[in-house]
Amino acid sequence: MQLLGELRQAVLDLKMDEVDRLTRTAHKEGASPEQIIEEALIEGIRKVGDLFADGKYFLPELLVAGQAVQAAIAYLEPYVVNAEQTSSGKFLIGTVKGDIHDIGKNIVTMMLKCNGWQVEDAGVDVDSDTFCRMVAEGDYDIVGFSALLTMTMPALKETVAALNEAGLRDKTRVMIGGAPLTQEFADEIGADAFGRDAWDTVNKAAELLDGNRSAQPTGG
Ligand code: B12
Repeated sequence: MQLLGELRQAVLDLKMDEVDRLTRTAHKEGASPEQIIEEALIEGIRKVGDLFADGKYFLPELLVAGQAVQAAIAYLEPYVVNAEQTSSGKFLIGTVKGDIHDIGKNIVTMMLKCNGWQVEDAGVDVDSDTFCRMVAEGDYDIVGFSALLTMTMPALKETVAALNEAGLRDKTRVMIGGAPLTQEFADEIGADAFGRDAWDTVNKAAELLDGNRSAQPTGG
């Protein structure tokens, strides 16, 4: 759909009003919210990141693009179709200490909710003590950590280590996600799974939940 290309370009050109208008038009003309998010908004904002890396855009441009994309996602959220097959798992999600990126985390949250998960959002810049306390007090099947900066990848490792030290690691499964992360990094720090994007996360979370439940004794 040509409109999606135009929307991607509007994000890249930081035209907030155009992002809003084209998001509504693309949706009215039949593009699904998932398609608009994945093919236009995420692609557009990643290109903004590339221009930032090339020294052509600066922090204010990242902020404007982030706001435009967040507003578009907020508009689309009510239209994301709830899946028929729903899980009844509990998921705790947050962005690690030192990191305030939350657009990806919020998309993951939205998609998990649409697939029947109860999601608790711990927010951004969350330290390992807070995660440990929430895991200790809650009853989460999975805890998910987001990190977008190479600089905050060590915070992921520290948070998983803190869960171990607090004797909480067996209480929950751990997923990680964010642009600089990989499955290899997940293996290295002892996480159970890496979610490449929101859709991959929903699938892997369901697999982890199935594994959990089949491993638990039945009855009693
Ligand atoms: C928008 C943006 C910002 C906004 C964030 C607004 C917000 N509310 O989030 C603002 C302006 C605040 C910002 C600030 C900074 N940013 Co910034 N930012 C970006 C940008 C352009 C887009 C991020 C984004 O939303 N991507 C789209 C989402 C949908 O993708 P995603 O987050 O990867 O999420 C998907 C998956 O990763 C996965 N996922 C995400 N989280 C989780 C969690 C779990 C549990 C799971 C399973 C999966 C999962 O699913 C998501 C959906 O598909 C990126 C560029 C990029 N390529 O990502 C740079 C980028 C991440 N920023 C960068 C930098 C350097 C900074 C600053 C340090 C700049 C500065 N000089 O101050 C600060 C750091 C602030 C801080 N302490 O956190 C660099 C990081 C480089 C690096 N490798 O470390 C990038 C890559 C830009 C670049 N190319 O240089 N930024």
